[in-house]
Amino acid sequence: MRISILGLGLMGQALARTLVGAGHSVTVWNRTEGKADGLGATAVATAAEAVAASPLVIVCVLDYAAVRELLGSVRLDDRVLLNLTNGRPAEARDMADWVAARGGDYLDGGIMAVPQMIGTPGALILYSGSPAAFERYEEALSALAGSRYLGTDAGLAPLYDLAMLTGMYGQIAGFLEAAALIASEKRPVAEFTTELLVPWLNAMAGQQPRMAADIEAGAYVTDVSNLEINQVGMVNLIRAFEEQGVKPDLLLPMREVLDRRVAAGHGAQGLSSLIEELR
Ligand code: FVH
Repeated sequence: MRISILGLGLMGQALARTLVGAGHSVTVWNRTEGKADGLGATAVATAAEAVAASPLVIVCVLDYAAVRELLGSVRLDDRVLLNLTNGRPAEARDMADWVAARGGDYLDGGIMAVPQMIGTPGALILYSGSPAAFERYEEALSALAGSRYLGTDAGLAPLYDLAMLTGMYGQIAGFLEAAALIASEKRPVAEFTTELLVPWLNAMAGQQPRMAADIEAGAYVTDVSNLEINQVGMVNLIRAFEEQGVKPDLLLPMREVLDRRVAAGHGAQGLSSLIEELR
């Protein structure tokens, strides 16, 4: 299959290399020359030439503004533009209209992987936008990563991408605070992380589908610690941080939300009810 790639940063290069390895005929363009060396792809001098070369055009650059800038007034008739650039739902919806106005079909994608993972079993790409385009290219794209098509609304892939990154940042915030607490007594952080924290987090992650079901049902009755118990626990936690000389900066926003929910009279509910304070 003929596939073009616009943008040869770390991710664009990984995409190109993997698609070449899977036997596709790959044409590439990058703003700065010299990044196509050793990829086994055909390098062209302009974005317009790359668009002309293939019915599937993948773009993966810094941001959506760069996508518009590099495409300029290039027509996209009979082309599918798959945008794997990181962005926001609103940007993806605008981009779908922008591409349609140029005659093209639009797919947005969220890459849940680092460049080194592309083409390996752990990688996942979220897709949304034109269902016909996804169906046509699903098999070719499976060389890059596992695929999950989320729906016709182009904004869904970035929405889910950002939600997954949000989960990741929350986990990293918890890890950093926990590590700082352990380090405050000069205890080995690596051993704590591997032997205790990671197994504990994995076990606790098993609770999240049940919390998600509570959220969907709007039913927050709990048979584990309610918000009042957690509020007392949080006071204890923050005090311990202060006594250990560690800043609980990444925990404090959670305490604020917890306090707000209890003050609103919902102390008997479970932790999943905190979502009501975020809506
Ligand atoms: N790398 C990662 O781990 C993450 C994984 C999840 C998805 N992201 C997103 O992928 C997009 C590209 O990321 P990248 O890692 O390839 O980024 P860089 O290596 O910094 O390369 C940036 C490319 O963008 C080109 N570029 C920037 N501005 C423009 C512009 N105005 N016109 C045309 N091209 C532009 C840049 O070109 P050059 O500097 O080499 O000329 C690179 O090709 C990104 O959205 C991540 O969030 C990656």
